[in-house]
Amino acid sequence: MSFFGKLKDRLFKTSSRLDEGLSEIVGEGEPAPAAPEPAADPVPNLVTPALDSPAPAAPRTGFLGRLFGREEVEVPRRTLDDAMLEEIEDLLVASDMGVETALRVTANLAEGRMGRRLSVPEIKEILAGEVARIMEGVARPMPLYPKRPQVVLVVGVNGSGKTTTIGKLASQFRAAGKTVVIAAGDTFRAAAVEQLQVWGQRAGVPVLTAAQGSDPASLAFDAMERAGRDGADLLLIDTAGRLQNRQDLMEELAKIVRVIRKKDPSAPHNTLLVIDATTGQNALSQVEIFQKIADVSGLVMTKLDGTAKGGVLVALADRFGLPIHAIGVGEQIDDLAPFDPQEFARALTGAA
Ligand SMILES: Nc1nc2c(ncn2[C@@H]2O[C@H](COP(=O)(O)OP(=O)(O)OP(=O)(O)O)[C@@H](O)[C@H]2O)c(=O)[nH]1
Ligand SMILES: [Mg+2]
Repeated sequence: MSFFGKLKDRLFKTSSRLDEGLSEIVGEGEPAPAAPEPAADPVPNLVTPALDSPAPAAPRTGFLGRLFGREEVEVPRRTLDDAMLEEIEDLLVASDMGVETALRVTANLAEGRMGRRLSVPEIKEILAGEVARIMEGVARPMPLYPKRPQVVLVVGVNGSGKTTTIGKLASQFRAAGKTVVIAAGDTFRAAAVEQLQVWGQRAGVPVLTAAQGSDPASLAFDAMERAGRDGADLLLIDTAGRLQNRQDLMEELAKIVRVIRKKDPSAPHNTLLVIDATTGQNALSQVEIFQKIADVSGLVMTKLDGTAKGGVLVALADRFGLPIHAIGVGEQIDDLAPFDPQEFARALTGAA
């Protein structure tokens, strides 16, 4: 299955939330504005088709429909007013877009459309366009540099998907002909090294390790030396999960970065912040604090499969503008997709 197909299928939960919400907002729709009464004109009007005075909710038969004996199916519509805008805004907030971004998106939706009668498919189309516009600026693959080894430091809170993403990235870069080395910089958690070794085997990439409890900064330093000696193109450094409010752990991360820079002032060349898309609004504070400590250069959003919270990507893009290099859409090795803003926008809004 293509990545796009996968994403669309897997983002179903999110789109169904917006879907259902919009259907509720528009409801059964309102009857079309009353058609003008035919003038009391004794002369038959040959231009305007005679009005058959249809019941408001009944399907209307259009001119072409009559010509061909078919009926147009009338979709429910609601006139866009302040109340409806507010309901749409609440729905976007509920899908985790954040208040600021939801306000901006609804303001753009309103522009030139107040008083117009809109259907659910039309609203979805407009929202998809707005979301795509915000996301287009941030959809960028992880940049590759001629520098050898290119050092990629992977950071994030506990369980966000760092180790899995490193396995997936290693596999993709290797398939693209790069020589890759992984450093198991999570020396904190007992099973972390074995987990990374399994990923290394799957990806066919060597994994450099250190004893549990040893200093991750010195492992990173040694790994750079080793990767340099071996002429590796890429060195992917895993790190232990750390909550952004744990000052001691954030200081440890700052030290890892300092030590890496001692070895190569231009490194790390990429600092990827891996964010679990189901986290919701907490993602905003993750970006803010990791960016301060570790100079994050790009994001990988994981667990977009089956989340009802994909809207947080829009909030992140709108607030920080950091590139989104890839998205995780499952637990398997090939479940890492490039970020496609159009596809994402349509999947999120449920646009056809
Ligand atoms: N559904 C889904 N699960 C994912 C995705 N990425 C990672 N996971 C799962 O999330 C869980 C945590 O993944 P890890 O890669 O161990 O996360 P981590 O950030 O390394 O965790 P710590 O090292 O403990 O901080 C695992 O069960 C993964 O299989 C994804 O894109 N989709
Ligand atoms: Mg890990």
